[in-house]
Amino acid sequence: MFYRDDRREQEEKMRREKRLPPGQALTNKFPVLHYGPIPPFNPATWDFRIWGEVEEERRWTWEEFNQLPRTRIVMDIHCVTRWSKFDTVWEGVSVKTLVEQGFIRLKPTARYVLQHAEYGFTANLPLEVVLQDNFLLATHFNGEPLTPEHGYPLRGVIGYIPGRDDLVTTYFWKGAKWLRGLEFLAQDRPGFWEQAGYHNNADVWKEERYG
Ligand SMILES: Nc1nc2c(c(=O)[nH]1)N[C@H]1C(S)=C(S)[C@@H](COP(=O)(O)O)O[C@H]1N2
Ligand SMILES: [Mo]
Repeated sequence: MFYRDDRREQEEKMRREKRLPPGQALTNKFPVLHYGPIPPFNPATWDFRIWGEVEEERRWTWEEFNQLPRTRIVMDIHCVTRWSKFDTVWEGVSVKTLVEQGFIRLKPTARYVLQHAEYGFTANLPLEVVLQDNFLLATHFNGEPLTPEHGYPLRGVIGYIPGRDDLVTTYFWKGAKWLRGLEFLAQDRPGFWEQAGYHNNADVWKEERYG
């Protein structure tokens, strides 16, 4: 047997393909990062709410949420703690699709979105980023339901779709695990990590880590 450092080889390949953002390293693991405990999930009481700068507020039960149109995306995810994970597969609900198909009716004043998760955790993004093809309300990772530590039953996710340099790609903290709702806002409001000093824009290619 010849010894091969697969990780380093894969990382070099990603660097050559211009898929490794500055200051990042490839991992084949899936680290778990969050503040506070993992919340329990009760499908009988769980709901997902849409409010703020919308024509009508929405509330979907877990059963109703699972009937919304579904989307699958493959993307590279980049954590501010410097790990990157490539070709990750996510399935769930696209906010863009919900808006296009009239499930969410935005007011013209809507310009920002605050993801609200269990225990008051929040993450903010501009509306135009939330409506991109690389932002998803995800229920599944690599073909399986999310695990509890990665946000089961629902989380926001954002990453880099290879070749889609027209889209803004942010660090992974801009996806809230254990997501319970979206608040549409006329003015930006910093989320949990943004209040703690993380960069508001968080563009991985510009290395916008801390504010
Ligand atoms: N609800 C909640 N979501 C969260 C966080 C958190 O503390 N609470 N941390 C964020 C951070 S800092 C990161 S890097 C990613 C990590 O996701 P992972 O544990 O699936 O790797 O989740 C993000 N979503
Ligand atoms: Mo993070």
